[in-house]
Amino acid sequence: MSILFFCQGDDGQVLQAFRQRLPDHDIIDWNSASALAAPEKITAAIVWMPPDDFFDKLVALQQVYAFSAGVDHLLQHPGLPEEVTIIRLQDAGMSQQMAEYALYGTLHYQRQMGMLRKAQQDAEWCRDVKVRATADTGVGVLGAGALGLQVATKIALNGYPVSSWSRSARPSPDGRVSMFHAEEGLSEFLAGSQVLVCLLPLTEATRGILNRQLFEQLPRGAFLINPGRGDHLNDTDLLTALDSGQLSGALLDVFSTEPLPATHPFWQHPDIIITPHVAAQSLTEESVGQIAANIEAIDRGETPSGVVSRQSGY
Ligand code: NDP
Ligand code: OXD
Repeated sequence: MSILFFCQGDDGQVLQAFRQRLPDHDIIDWNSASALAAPEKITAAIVWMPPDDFFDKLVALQQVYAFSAGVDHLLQHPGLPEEVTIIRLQDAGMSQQMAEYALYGTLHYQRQMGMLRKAQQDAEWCRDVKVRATADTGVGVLGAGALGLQVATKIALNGYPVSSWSRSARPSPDGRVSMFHAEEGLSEFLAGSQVLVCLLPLTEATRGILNRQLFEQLPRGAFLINPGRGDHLNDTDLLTALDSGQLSGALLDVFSTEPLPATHPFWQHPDIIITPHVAAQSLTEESVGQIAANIEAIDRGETPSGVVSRQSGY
């Protein structure tokens, strides 16, 4: 039984870590000349952004391990076999990074760093800063999963009133986070979110959710943080909301097309901060350890954790 490996951007370090962690498994590098010498022996694959022909010859494939938390790239892959089990990363060291990212954006909004930065560019000593108390700066986190719930909790520990929104009802961790769910909970959740963080998976239900109708339900001048996926956002609606003042700014990590094309209006917009899909990166040790533990669980006939529901898309 062999495992085929392809993680876009890996310089060999992740592949090597898998080989060290799983010495009894044959881990094949997709980029090697003999990768598909015996495709009938390949029962599992570890992937991030596999090429279009990746699955074509894998007739015995049973599991695909995503080297990522999100699996939208995989579910949209044209060659993904229907019957294989997809297993994703859960947190694996990403929630701490994501909480730092969201806190950075929250502070940017609360301490009006965008306005101060513009004043600096004009050498203007601008002391016209309105105090926004932490207790009056509501942060709303869309998604209460492995990342969203940790992000909400960590931001709440800094004194912000934090709300979270998910598909199904969930208990509040430590009672610190106000929980909302489903369509009926969305308006009230949004009304209290001066800062909105999107940590939803990209599914048919969430595609384009960050749109004009949603922005209009936020308090005027709200700030958007999107480390979810680029296709959650309607780019034109964001630009319109910034022009009208309904939103005061945005911190964006993910885009419909990545890398973001040089001609995209987001690059030059004074109220948009862009980061290149680095809000939370897969940490080698944690991610390899989690996937290896799942591979070993399957070897023992146990159920792995992080199995994706094809029906819900996450
Ligand atoms: P999870 O699957 O653990 O959590 C998803 C959450 O979203 C759940 O709370 C779920 O609700 C909720 N949700 C899903 N669909 C809906 C819906 N239609 N309406 C309301 N809530 C919904 O995901 P993770 O927390 O692990 O990751 C979230 C996303 O973060 C990833 O899919 C990926 O896109 C992004 N990401 C980005 C990174 C970056 O660097 N920019 C790094 C890592 C992840 P319920 O609890 O009811 O199931
Ligand atoms: C992920 C990502 O989903 O890096 O893990 O975006």
